[in-house]
Amino acid sequence: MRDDCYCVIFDLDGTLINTEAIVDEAVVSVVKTMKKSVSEREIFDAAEDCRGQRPLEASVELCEKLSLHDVVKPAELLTKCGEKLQWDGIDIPDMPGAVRLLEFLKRKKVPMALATSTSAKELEKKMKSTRRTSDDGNHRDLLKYFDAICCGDEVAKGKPDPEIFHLAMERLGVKREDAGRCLVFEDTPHGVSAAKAAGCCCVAVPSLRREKFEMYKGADRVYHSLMDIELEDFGLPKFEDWKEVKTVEFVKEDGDASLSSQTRKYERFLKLDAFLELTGPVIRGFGRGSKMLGIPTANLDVVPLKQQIDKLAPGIYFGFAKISSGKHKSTGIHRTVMSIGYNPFFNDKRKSIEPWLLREFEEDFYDETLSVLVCAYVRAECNFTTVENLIERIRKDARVCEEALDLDLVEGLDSWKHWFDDDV
Ligand code: ADP
Ligand code: RBF
Ligand code: MG
Repeated sequence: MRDDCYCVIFDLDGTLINTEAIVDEAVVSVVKTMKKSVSEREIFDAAEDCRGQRPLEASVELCEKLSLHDVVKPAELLTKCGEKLQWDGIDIPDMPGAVRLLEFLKRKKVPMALATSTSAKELEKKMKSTRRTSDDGNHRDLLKYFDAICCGDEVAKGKPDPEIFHLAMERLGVKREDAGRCLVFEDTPHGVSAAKAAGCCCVAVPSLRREKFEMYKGADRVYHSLMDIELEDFGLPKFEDWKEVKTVEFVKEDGDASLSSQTRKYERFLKLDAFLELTGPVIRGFGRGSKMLGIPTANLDVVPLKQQIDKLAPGIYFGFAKISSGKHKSTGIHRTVMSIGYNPFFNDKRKSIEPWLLREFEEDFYDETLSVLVCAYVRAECNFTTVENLIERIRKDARVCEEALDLDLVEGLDSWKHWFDDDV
């Protein structure tokens, strides 16, 4: 049993804010013009591997990986990417669950530090000159949560060196021998290496693709998203916002090694702070739902909904759906469970949005407009050893939805009265 943690250190990019995709895109567009022989895929792949380090070190590694030395020097590549990357005016999204986690730890008076590879100047740009606003329209400042802030240009060596975590501990007033009682949140293998080299306890929420999860084996625990963190497993206060569904018994999945799952009795869900409306025509999916699982899912196209679904961690959700154009228009409001993600059991390469409306329809409703109101999170997507287990689990998600709504456990539906009243 590890010692209880009493303070927390966060990485920023890819852990609390979603800058990775923006950076990768800039890198790809710059490198593509320099060296025609490398494919976009190779550049993305290499850019991913370089994440978590300070900009120049990342640039050095990228040049090595893609053999760019004949066309550009690392410092020059960095400048070119910097020119492309104008943080000014970009709306950088939070990682799903980041604000909930920070708010909770702040309320529980847990000391927190930021340990970012970004320079102080760049940090200021990312934080201040972006139009980062919360859903209620107010400007949000992530830095207000931290008792100490450590930047990449304040240390001699960047991650994977432990120096920045030593500095963060020092600023939090934590002695070196207490390093194991600091919980670090990281999204990259480089960051995990740094945290472990500092002697800290480290949780990874990977920003790399699933094929690369092997690279996180140094972490004490790997979670799919910040929504899934079980703080009590690390001796920190336990989240109070999960609600149990006392008619649906909890059964541990194969391979679930968490401490908290040993004491859980019931399934549960987490009401979202902001419900999310996803609307679009029903498209053809992978053609497996009804045929293979007996569970039809009315897929929505992710491309036009990308910005909205990036606000959600991949996972299983429930809420409501209505069909607002076509033959099935005005068939009412239907309770709905859905998966948003990559369906690990099928190892899909593309993300999909798959709502299963919890009622029978005599006919298909492809091309009709479906509007889904996502209200609550149930769990991360998982893999299963058999298709029967997958089916059983999905049916259980449906019971969680039914019970939560039967017992009126989801608060805040009144403020969406317009959605329920319109068009049905
Ligand atoms: P696909 O792979 O094309 O999505 P599915 O086997 O998942 O195919 O079937 C989905 C289709 O079935 C939906 O697009 C919809 O037209 C129809 N359908 C019928 N009943 C339902 C239901 N209860 N929930 C969702 N879709 C349903
Ligand atoms: N697929 C997975 O691979 N893992 C899951 O944990 C999972 N959970 C699901 C939960 C719900 C409520 C629904 C509707 C689907 C889920 N699926 C999951 C997706 C399922 O694999 C998908 O709908 C079919 O593959 C059809 O494309
Ligand atoms: Mg489907």
